[in-house]
Amino acid sequence: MAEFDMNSFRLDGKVALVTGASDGIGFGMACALAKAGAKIAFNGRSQEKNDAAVLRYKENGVDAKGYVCDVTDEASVQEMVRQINEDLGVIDILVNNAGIIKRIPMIEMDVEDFRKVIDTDLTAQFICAKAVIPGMIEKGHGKIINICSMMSELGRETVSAYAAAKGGLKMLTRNICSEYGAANIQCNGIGPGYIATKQTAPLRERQADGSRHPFDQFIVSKTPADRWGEVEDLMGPAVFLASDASNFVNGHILYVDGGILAYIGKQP
Ligand code: NAP
Ligand code: GCO
Repeated sequence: MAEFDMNSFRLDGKVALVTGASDGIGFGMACALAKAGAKIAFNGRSQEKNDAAVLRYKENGVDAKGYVCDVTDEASVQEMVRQINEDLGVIDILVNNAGIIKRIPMIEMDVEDFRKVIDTDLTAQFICAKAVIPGMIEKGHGKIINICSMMSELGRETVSAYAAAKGGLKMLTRNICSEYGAANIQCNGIGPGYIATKQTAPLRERQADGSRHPFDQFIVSKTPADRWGEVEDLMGPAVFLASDASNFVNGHILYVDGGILAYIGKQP
């Protein structure tokens, strides 16, 4: 039997685009890909936030290149991908991370808000994948990682649009795998559990009396690991799915949730 090569986890010489990575989960995953050897491109919607992020990357020993681009705008994404191919080389790894949430009870939600979430959390992932796949086919390999959610599997009050988008993203992941697996492109998802970032900050806010937010207590009680996830928890999974170590893993959603999906919940 051939010996296992630990270097199959390395990403030396690979070019990675991580969308929405000026902060949060994207920033953490991009740092991890860089530590494994990849050249990093990231985007966000504001030049100011990108500039601040480039400095934070530097502080973390990462030389990342930022692009101003709204992932819902196909022409802008096509132009960004063309520019990255020119600046850093043809993209090997796409992490579709950019996303938004709107927590509004469904019957109070304007259709424009619903569409905005679907546009950002589902259509944009199609736009970005469509922009990089031709280069990957030409290169003979590619890795696409879609950042899914607990809401790819579960619903809850107020997140109808987000759950619809993240459920759709799970199926887009399987479809990209089905359509381009033969071109040696692996498309997988990461489904983070509840991770402490600015997206979930309102769910962790202290109450006026200093006590913990009821949702904070609820989610920890639903998590066998007994804590919120941290950005760092997603680093290893991202490197694995971006690397040759996962070359026969395709169309899979890797839930990184401290066990939430395995657990029926505490008896009251
Ligand atoms: P975050 O801190 O709010 O980061 C989201 C990033 O997406 C921001 O940097 C934002 O950048 C960018 N973005 C939003 N819309 C964009 C657009 N149209 N074009 C370009 N960039 C855009 O949230 P996060 O918690 O790190 O979440 C990252 C991803 O993980 C999201 O897809 C989210 O749904 C998913 N997720 C999060 C959790 C969690 O518990 N936190 C759990 C499961 C899944 P700018 O504002 O600078 O443009
Ligand atoms: C919410 C949360 C979630 C998480 C995450 C879970 O309001 O329930 O924001 O949707 O952010 O996606 O995996």
